[in-house]
Amino acid sequence: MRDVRVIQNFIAGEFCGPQDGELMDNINPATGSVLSRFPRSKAADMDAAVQAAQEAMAGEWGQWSAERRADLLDAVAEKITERFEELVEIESLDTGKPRSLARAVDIPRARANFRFFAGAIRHQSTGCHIMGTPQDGAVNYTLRKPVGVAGLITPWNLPLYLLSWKVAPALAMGNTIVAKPSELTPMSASVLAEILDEVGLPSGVFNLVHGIGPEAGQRLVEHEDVSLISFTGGTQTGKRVAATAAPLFKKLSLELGGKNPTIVFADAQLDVAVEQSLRASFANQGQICLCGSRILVQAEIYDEFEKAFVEKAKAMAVGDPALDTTQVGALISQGHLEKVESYIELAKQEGGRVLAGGKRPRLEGDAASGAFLEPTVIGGLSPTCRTATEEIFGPVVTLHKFETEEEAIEIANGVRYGLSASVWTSNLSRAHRVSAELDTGMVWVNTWLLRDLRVPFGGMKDSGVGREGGDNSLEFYSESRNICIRLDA
Ligand code: TXE
Repeated sequence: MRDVRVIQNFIAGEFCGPQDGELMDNINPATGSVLSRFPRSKAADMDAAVQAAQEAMAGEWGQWSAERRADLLDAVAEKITERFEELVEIESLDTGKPRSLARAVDIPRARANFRFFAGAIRHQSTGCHIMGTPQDGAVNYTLRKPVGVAGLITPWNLPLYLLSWKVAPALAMGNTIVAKPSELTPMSASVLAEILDEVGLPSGVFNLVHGIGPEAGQRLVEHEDVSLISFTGGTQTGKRVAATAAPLFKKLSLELGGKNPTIVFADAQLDVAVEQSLRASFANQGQICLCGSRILVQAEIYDEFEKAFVEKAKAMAVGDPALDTTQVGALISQGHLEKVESYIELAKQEGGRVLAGGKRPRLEGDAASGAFLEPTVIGGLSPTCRTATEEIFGPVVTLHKFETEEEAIEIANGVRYGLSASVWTSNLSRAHRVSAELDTGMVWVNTWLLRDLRVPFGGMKDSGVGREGGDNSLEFYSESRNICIRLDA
């Protein structure tokens, strides 16, 4: 076997192996070969990281001003710029996503998260409430304190992007961190640990522990000295995390799955709606919690939409993530590919017609053993069947016809998920009306995945609990305390 890189944990300012020495293989999903090896950490490693984070909380870090923390976050952003191409390559190798996507989205947005939260704490204001009169009254003001040790658990679809979405606000508010990245994509988190070390973060403020969910992840959630858990991942895992964390009264944010509707009305600008719903369907191989995996199209334009959409889906370039021309890369693993394929089989049993894709593409060279799937479009299904209501999390979308606005809303809301939706219409009143009726945390109108970092981000129903983003993150990663002072005292 050729030499592969060995990744380490980062605990108390030191890069180190797991205490029992056990390593696991990290597979490149686009080739099936071993990309690196990483620690299969156990409870003892996690306990050491939590202890380091607790000690750091009591050390000099606790004395850092918000301005100093903001400068540090800006320095992290600078380092991401310096190591930009290296991070692009690592993220693409680790996930199978097109390198062009990592270059356009993952790494720039990870950097933007550090810059944004640097600005956010420089400019944050907290509440102040005056009661009564200066002679007979009181002033209440809100003081935000760090929560303590933050446990951050992240998935494999947008590894650095989602980790930075948690690390930046957690540091901004003065917490210490133990991060547990996905065992499928450990690499960019290790680069982030190097960067945080280089910019002078005190030892123990950021700790990184690799390993699998039921071992390292579970220990982090159940550790009584971890005061906060921010988890992004699957809904079933989220349930477990909630069941473990709730009796310990931890602050908890859960960003879980989605089965997001794309609703196209007959008055939409058709070419733009087709183009953007294609992006919403297949970006990152459909492995973004915000992907629009159910496309509801009004009857008058259904045939025209289907024809254009299917043609474009068939024309997408699938293959080697390193090529600039590639639009659809590999799925995260062979196991995940098989799960996604099982839904295509289920769709056929449920009466669906595969209008595009449905198969593994024939690829040459290393990519021949990769976890690739053609962009798949399925028509003819009931909107209430399993394929149309369960999260598939791959390059598979279902098309459905609707007649009226009421019917579209009913179908859209008829799933257990409630993360996001996109609505395509040129009727402004309808845009407002429908957006208000949708049971989702986020609605995009005539756009998709247009992110403003100040807005609340999170889901309803089985898509999660809590909101992050902008002031919501500053609030979540801190304890808001009220101080009440009598004015005439
Ligand atoms: O995610 P898991 P999986 C959805 C998607 C996918 C499904 C399962 O539908 O098919 O979830 O994916 C850690 N205690 N999403 O199994 O298990 C784990 O190590 C603590 C949507 O890969 O949820 C990893 O770091 N942690 C999603 C993280 O949880 C545990 C993105 C997420 O892995 C744990 C990914 C435990 N008991 C998948 N068990 C999104 N919302 O974007 C696992 N983990």
